[in-house]
Amino acid sequence: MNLKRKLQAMIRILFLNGPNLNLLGKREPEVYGRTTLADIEAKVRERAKKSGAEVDFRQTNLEGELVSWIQQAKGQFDVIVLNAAAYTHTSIALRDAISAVELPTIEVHLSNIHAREEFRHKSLIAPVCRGQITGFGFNSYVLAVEAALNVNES
Ligand code: CA2
Repeated sequence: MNLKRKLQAMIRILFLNGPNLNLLGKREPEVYGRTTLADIEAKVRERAKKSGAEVDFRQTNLEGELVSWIQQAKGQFDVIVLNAAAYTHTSIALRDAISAVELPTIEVHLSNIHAREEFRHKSLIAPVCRGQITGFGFNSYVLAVEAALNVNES
């Protein structure tokens, strides 16, 4: 670990995953590939470890649980990385929670939502997120660690 890293406080990143992402690698591999969410978590942890970042990685199928986790993140985490899955396109509740929590939030997607069906082109959360990483498969999550580490410079 270099001196700059030693002097920096350890950044705490909360990864939140929405509905059906628990099925990754187990169903529809032709759409979402064979990498499981546990594999993605391992890759995220590997990248975070190099920078001394702390990671919490969660998944739920419940919209309200995502809202609660976002609310509770204040004071516990420095950055949120959110793959809201289908709620990306429907949830005003999530948008309001992100807006209220006042923590930089990075929107992440495995697939390129802009290259898919038209109903996926609209993200209700994008305007209240710091930025969006979409279309790089599991690497979207690794790139999100990079973005989280530099969020105060962007
Ligand atoms: O590309 C992404 O990361 C998405 O957030 C994935 C969501 C989709 O609704 C968004 O438009 C884009 C879907 C996650 C469901 O994952 C599955 C995995 C395996 C089998 C079925 C669903």
